[in-house]
Amino acid sequence: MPFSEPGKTKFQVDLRRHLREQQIGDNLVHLICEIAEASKYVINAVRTGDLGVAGTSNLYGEEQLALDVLSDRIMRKRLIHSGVVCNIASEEMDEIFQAQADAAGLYSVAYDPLDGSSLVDVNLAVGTIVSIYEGCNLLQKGRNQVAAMYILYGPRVSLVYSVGKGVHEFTMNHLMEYTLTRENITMNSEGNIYSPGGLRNKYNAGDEKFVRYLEDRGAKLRYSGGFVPDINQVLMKGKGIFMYPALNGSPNGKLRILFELNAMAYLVEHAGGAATNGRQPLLDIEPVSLDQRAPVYIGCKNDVKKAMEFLAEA
Ligand code: AFP
Repeated sequence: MPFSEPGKTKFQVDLRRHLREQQIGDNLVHLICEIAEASKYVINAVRTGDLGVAGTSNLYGEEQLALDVLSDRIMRKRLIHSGVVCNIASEEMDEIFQAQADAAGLYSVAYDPLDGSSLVDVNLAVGTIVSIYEGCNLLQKGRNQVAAMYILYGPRVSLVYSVGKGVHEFTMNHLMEYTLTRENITMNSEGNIYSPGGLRNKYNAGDEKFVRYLEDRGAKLRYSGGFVPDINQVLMKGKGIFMYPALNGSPNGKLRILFELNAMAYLVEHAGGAATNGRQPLLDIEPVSLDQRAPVYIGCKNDVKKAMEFLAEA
């Protein structure tokens, strides 16, 4: 019997209680709750923090905003003090940070502390993306994740997580507590939303044909430029596809395997969807570097399959 369905919550199920119901071990419950706590400080930074530049750049050579650096510091400090983290990798850090040496009972975390941060100054939704692995190795297939989650800072603040036993959404209430709002989220086999990232004039023929197929089918374009809200829309409506393909000049697209794609691919697959790089499931890619990128087609199974067919034909 599910705890709750939207609008029919008999009682408020908080995040810690729901996690305990998953029987995943106290350390992982503690770690996910610590990340949820950190998000409350990130929210405050997003709402009131400095929107200027930090005067530094990340491992991609991208200029960091003060918010990027502040959000990263909030997340890293919380992870270090959790006492259950071995290694940490952040989109905003140049290399892996070792919190503790021994791996026994510990986890490693890869995260993007504030994805889409350049959207904050125009008041669009942004988010934190987190992947959690057992032990100390962070360069492993996304399929090995033991948990994935994101926090979406939009008109409402929501937290979506999976530990491989369904995908569940929590929404922050007036007391800044995360309470269950959707349980065991599942996606349709195909949908009517498409979220096409990147410059269309740099698309290859297969992607161009796929987008035209979607438009001819009457699909609605929904693209904010923020990976977290754009994925959240496809996931929560359960119908659609997000894509950021290989572009002329950028054969691996833009999005990062460790910090963005693995977590979203894990969540979407556990909600009955699919996520590929156009040729293979994203979760089966063995990353060889922290900054590795990949093209991405993620959402309803049949829509992702159709994209692959157009790519194969071209
Ligand atoms: P920033 O984190 O640099 O703002 O980039 C956001 C992002 O990585 C991801 O959130 C979006 O899906 C994607 O970039 C949007 O990229 P385009 O601006 O090229 O469409």
